Amino acid sequence: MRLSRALVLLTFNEIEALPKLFDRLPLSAADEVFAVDGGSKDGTVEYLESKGVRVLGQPRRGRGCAFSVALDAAKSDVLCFYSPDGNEEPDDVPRLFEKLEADGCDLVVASRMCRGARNEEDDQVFKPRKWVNLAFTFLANVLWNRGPYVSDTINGFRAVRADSFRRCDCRVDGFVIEYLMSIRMMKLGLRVGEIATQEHPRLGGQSTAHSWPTGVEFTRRLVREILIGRRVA
Ligand SMILES: Nc1nc2c(ncn2[C@@H]2O[C@H](COP(=O)(O)OP(=O)(O)OP(=O)(O)O)[C@@H](O)[C@H]2O)c(=O)[nH]1
Ligand SMILES: [Mg+2]
Repeated sequence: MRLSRALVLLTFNEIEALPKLFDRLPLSAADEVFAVDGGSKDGTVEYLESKGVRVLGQPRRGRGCAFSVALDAAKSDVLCFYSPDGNEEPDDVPRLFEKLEADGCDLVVASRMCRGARNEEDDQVFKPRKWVNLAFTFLANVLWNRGPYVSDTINGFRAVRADSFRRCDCRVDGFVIEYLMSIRMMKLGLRVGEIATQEHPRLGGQSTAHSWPTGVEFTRRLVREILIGRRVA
């Protein structure tokens, strides 16, 4: 039987980018579509509602908190998280759902690092964000992965089975949510797949993922995950 699918849009002040790509979103690829918003003040919520998209608020700021809200609210078997700021290729949404189902994966990540993929920094000589991402990803693989190498443990563009995500027990509010989910999937020996994706530049608005605080949050979490060993909570 086909798994039911939820497309979850994650927004925080994305009114500049969102209207530029909304019509390209493959809404018909999902049985359920809703947004989780971090408290936008720029008309993002009103825009989504004018398009008929249900918008959920969150008790606290942060992407991790938004993931929890989505997991509690979704009625579907699989959730695909999509951030409408321009970075993510809308056509990859159905590919993520299809890969998860065809290969019986618990999680499928849209990888910016594997063969055939493109990272935002790939045309620069100096690629600090990519290199730091690759280092965190390498450590997760070496420490916990018993399956095929996962080339991008951090990208938020991903599809996950709701019950597998629940088993991971990821209770964090911030940007580290995706890395933690990937680590916990590895710890539990769940099946992680990838598709190659092309990362595009932002279409407007501003990133809130500042490098230093995010790096510190990742390092702390990595140390904590090492200290708790193979446990997930
Ligand atoms: N629901 C929700 N979404 C958020 C929150 N913070 C950020 N987002 C969204 O998450 C996505 C990724 O955040 P960005 O700030 O773009 O981070 P980034 O993609 O690493 O940075 P760029 O490469 O500059 O785009 C965007 O769609 C944001 O609107 C939040 O607290 N709640
Ligand atoms: Mg972004």
